[in-house]
Amino acid sequence: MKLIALAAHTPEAVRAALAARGWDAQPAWFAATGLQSLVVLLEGVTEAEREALVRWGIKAGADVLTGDGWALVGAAASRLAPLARPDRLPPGLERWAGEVGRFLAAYADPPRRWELGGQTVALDHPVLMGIVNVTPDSFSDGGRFATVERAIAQAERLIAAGCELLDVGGESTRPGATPVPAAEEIARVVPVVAELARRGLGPVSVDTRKAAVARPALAAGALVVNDVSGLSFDPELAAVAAAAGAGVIIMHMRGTPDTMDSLAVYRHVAAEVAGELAQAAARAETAGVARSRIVVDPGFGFAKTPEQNFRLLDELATVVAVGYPVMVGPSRKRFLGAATGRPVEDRDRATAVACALAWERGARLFRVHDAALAHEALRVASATTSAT
Ligand code: PMM
Repeated sequence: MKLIALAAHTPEAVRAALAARGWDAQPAWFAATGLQSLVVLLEGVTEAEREALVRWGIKAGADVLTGDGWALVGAAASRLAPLARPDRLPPGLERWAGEVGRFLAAYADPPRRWELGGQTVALDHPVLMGIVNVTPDSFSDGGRFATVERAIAQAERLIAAGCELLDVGGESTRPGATPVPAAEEIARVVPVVAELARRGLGPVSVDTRKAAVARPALAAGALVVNDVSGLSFDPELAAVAAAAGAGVIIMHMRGTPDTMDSLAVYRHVAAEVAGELAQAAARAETAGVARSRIVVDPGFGFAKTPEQNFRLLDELATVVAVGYPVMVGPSRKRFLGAATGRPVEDRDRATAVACALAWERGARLFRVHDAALAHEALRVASATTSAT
């Protein structure tokens, strides 16, 4: 007799156990994902729905914890599936079928590519986006690449170190940074974007909150708009990105760089960030941005305390479950300094660790200042988690 405890944090161990016992790859994967234990928190549950869930849980062998207006359901994915099927739905839970169905579909079939302009970025491996800041006051590399030549040289270094995308930004978004007029931002960003595009370096993303900046940057060859305000700063930005067929990175923050620190108030940071990102992505789709062009980013350091950033990193799977590819940008940020005691210029090791943890929880894109260490860490992380 022998009992072997399988690793349960992903379906991999079950898949491998079945494959080793002669199962074909596809049924083994299907069975393993069905057996995977999932936990969902339902908010806005009525009294009648709570009772229906408890009754269903007893029959289905699911754990149900409930309180005023909420229910927490833990079960294997295959047991949750009937909640999404109108023909097998327990009475009284009809309202939830759509939500559960969307969640299970994203769990079973996460996005595998990101479309930008006419190009496609495969997400079957970690994708690094190198930062090319053309700001005189960015918190970590301010002023160093403030000319086109220096920006190009930095871009070449980033690509040589493993970056597949380049993010060009002309406005610092650190807490309390002075806003930059659109004309100044354009003068900083557009010549760099144009030169990168001319040399075939990229795809290039433009890090801006403003339609007036995105328009000329996209015309100059950028294929992505990276908006730290999650399309909330400029109501025209989503339509500009949609018209260009650009990729869009929707980052989570609250308020503006001036006010965000006072808005870092959450009851459950990962759940709230995921909910606010889902709303922002839905607004982008309503404005015409195709779902396949959207990436979401939890916005480490934006309207979050160090403790909240770490909680969010640990619970990143909640953001991944929203159903869009996830980018993270922990690079050199203050919360990494809080954990390591290292100054901003010595946080690339901490950044690499944060990236590896984020990959393991489902992030696929990584915005970094220095690619070498993150690239190496992500190689190890992805070799550990990728299916055979
Ligand atoms: N962080 C900064 C700027 N832009 N964009 C995304 N998508 N995610 C981030 O975390 C992010 C960002 C601030 O860092 P920087 O001043 O070093 O660029």
